[in-house]
Amino acid sequence: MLDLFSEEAPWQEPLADGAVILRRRAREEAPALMAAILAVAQQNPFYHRITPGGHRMSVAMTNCGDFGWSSDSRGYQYTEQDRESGRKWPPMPPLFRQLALDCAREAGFPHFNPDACLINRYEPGAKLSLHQDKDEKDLHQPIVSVSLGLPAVFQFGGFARGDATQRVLLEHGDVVVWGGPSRLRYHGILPLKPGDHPLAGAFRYNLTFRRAF
Ligand code: MD3
Ligand code: FE
Repeated sequence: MLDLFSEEAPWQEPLADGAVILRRRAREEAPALMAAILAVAQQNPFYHRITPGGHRMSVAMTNCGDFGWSSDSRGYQYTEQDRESGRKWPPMPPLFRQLALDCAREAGFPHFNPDACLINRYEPGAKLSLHQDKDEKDLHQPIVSVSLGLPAVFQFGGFARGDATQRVLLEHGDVVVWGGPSRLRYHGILPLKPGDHPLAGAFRYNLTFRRAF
């Protein structure tokens, strides 16, 4: 039934309970976001983490904010310093924080207060296998994700690794907010197809805003 009094804007696509895509939401900000990503990477360069199992991740990562996500033989952890360089993470740019807060509020999470922003960089072939994000202390806070550059096929499943998955194309400027019961869904990114994006060149970037502690 067409609901004339729905509070959802037409560009908001509910994905699952607690999860919503804000299509193209970050398009206007994208050039400034890209510039800020490159500035962060000048201080703390992207590199490929090693999983606790000893595999080199195909996604390259850096972080900004009070805490950054890291992975090495000791496991997954949020740390105040980049373990590679020993340097603190650059502060979260005000533009990043504002966008994350605005999107979370639009999706129904007015109290979101991120202290970490993981920045993923995908090159052609790079992928992220199905996983859950559960290294954060307070799983009641959502995760806000912002996709920039080349498109990618996002996979999201259920609460067990073997559950059926759905596929969603995430494109430049798309924002997804994951909260409530969706916070612990399995998700991943299929291998990136090669391409050339006017702003991001041969890469896809993804920002994920989190409350780590
Ligand atoms: C669903 N990043 O960094 S963003 C990650 O595109 C991660 O780089 C992917 O998964 C990327 O951990 C996917 C969409 C996303 C992010 C966090 C989620 C979906 C999520 C947390 C819970 C459920
Ligand atoms: Fe994830």
